Amino acid sequence: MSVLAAPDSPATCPPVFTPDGIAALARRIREPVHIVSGPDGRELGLATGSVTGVPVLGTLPPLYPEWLGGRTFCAAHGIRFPYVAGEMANGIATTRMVSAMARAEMLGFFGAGGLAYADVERAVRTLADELRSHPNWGVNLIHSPAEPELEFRVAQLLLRCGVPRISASAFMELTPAVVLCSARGLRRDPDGRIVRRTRMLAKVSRPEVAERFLSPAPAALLDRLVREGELTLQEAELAALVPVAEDITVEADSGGHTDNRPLSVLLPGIAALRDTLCRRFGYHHAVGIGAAGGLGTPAAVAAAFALGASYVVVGSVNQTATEAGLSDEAKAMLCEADVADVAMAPAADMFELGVRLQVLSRGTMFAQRAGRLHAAYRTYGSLEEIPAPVRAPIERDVLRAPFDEVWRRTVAFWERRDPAEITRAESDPKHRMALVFRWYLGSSSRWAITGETVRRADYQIWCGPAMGAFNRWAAGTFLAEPAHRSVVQIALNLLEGAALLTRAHQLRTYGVPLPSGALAHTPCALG
Ligand code: FMN
Repeated sequence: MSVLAAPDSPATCPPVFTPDGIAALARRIREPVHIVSGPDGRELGLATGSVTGVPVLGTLPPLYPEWLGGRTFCAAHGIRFPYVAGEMANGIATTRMVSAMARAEMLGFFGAGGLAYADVERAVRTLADELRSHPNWGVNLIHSPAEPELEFRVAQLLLRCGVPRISASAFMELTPAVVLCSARGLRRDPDGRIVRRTRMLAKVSRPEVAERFLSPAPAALLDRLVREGELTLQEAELAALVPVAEDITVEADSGGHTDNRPLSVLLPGIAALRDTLCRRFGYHHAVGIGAAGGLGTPAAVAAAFALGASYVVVGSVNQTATEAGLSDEAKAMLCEADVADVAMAPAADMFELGVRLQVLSRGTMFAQRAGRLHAAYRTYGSLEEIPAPVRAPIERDVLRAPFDEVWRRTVAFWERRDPAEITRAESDPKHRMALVFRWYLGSSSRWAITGETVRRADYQIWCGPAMGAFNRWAAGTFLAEPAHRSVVQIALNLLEGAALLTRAHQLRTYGVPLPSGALAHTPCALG
């Protein structure tokens, strides 16, 4: 116990013991605060500056939103805040969003998934041009099991354009593309330390996948890339000494593709695995663990950091940001969502495998309609086999066109994207059925992006429960106004709120009687 004030204390505030006084001082998180006991030695209060007359039990140092996560993560990425705007497919995470994040000293990833190569190339070149002097931006490299060549070409593009950060996602196994991105440019600095040109964050939701990214790349893949002239021998040798990814984003129940697992279950397990593997392989660099999924309120963000996250990743909520590439109508629908207004629905990219993703269910019938298509796909061998009583409502209510017409549109699409799909469908009726049904799934995302009002009830909008939680928090505040809701204001407010709640938690562990809700943060203009 000490009665001395901390030397760096700001203006003195005499000890306070009332709930209001404690709350007011506790909110000053950027200053040190003393926990003091009252004259009778029983009640606890707070004070700042030079304290006289009452014992100081302890002093909490200043607390900044910048410090909530891993300092090594921020240093490694040249950022101030341990906060990432996650990639959102089909360019919903726009170049504008990524630029805004980079300029605000955070990290953002362009949503390259689902886009044609030419669109990805255009976006990457725009970003490379705009953010030439920034190391803190990146692009998603998404696993495309049906289009491995596209995956590899995108990887080569990202490396060619010098994209400084790559977020690798949807990988169950490592592929040549992901290993190439991890290993290309590895070298030793003059002190002998291994340095990377490109830094990869791997998004995972299972420990076995995390293990692949936390281990050095498999020799067979490295050898192959060397033989093909994609890697030098030296790059391959160095790749055998470092993990494939130096940051692992653990994704819990999120919008889009998700295993719907709780963060509190996944993150500590994968963090422990990280520790084991770092010891086993003797890595010299720290590997960061990030948290994604379900982060839409300050409490969720504070909890993610308390679980040990070095950084947090936000997705669903950013779809309502001014910079998001989504129609105003779809954004308005998201703003109406509550926490339970989400559902699992078939995914377009892995429709045949029965993979599902999380979408908004309020105001759109997409989940039910796509579910009907998948049920028909599972039950019948071809479009022709579907009996009239099943076929008629699908054509009338879901596709709003006869199967033949949709097939014509499907052919037009695949002729541009990958004609081999049409050849396959012509000899495989079940595949033809899949392509016709996938036309609906692909179009429904596009309708939501462009704002095809007549198709409002079919909008496919990926969304997790974080959106509803955010809406409850933001209701009636500065962030409720669409024009105020920039991706940076969302981030700064979530972090500010998380810092306040972290202070509340610190004080609670001391036994300070902080009134409930005293450190709640009401969104406002920050920065
Ligand atoms: N993650 C990817 O790795 N690749 C994607 O293409 C991708 N697209 C997404 C599209 C939307 C509309 C949403 C909401 C999420 C998407 N995600 C994608 C996941 C986000 O990057 C992020 O990890 C996730 O949304 C975080 O969880 P939350 O939705 O609960 O905030």
